[in-house]
Amino acid sequence: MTYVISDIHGCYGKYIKMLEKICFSDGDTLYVLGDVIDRGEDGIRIVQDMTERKNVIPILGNHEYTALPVFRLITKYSAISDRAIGPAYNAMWMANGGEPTKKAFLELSDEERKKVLKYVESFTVFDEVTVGKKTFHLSHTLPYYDPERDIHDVSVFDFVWGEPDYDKRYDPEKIFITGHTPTGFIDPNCNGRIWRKNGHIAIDCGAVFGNPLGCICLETMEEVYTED
Ligand SMILES: [Mn+2]
Repeated sequence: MTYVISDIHGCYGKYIKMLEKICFSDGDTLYVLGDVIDRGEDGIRIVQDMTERKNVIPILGNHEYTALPVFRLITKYSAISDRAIGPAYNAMWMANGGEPTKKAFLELSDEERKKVLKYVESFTVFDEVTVGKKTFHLSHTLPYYDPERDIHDVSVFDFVWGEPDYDKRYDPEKIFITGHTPTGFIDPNCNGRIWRKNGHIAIDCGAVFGNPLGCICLETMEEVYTED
């Protein structure tokens, strides 16, 4: 089976609970649509777990995008001052919940840092997967709707920081699955649940804000949650 989750944000317990709930095995594939790290405590621990699983496919979120330059600096120089990161950059990352990630990364050995850095650098910006007759476009988020724009011709920045237009159908041939925006912000009636409309499935249920972690199975379109 093919599963998709997003925005784990350091919630290691929910991540493991989900893997158990879907009975995740070697024959399955799990796409993780970014924002594994930050806000919650155990983002680095989840990334380290993901590196050991060949059938987990990571996609880049804005939180990894923000952390990567700092991971590179720390890996290169073994330590880092807030001044070296740049005060504004560091303040922006910390305001976005970067503290536990930075702390955990600094506590890693040189070897572990290299491994995590190499893995996070490998995160793809978007992926497409065909299951049965349906083609799914998987990315952390999407740029604002523009009928003139080819969805494959957008910047990395748009795929990690974009604000999708949930009222628009982007491409009738495809189903778009994204995270990034907790579904309660798209529709308050959908808080803590997966949102589907206009050929778009939004799966960030806001796990780090006390909601369940949500997962969708692409073969069955069944939704699974860590809590009911
Ligand atoms: Mn995000």
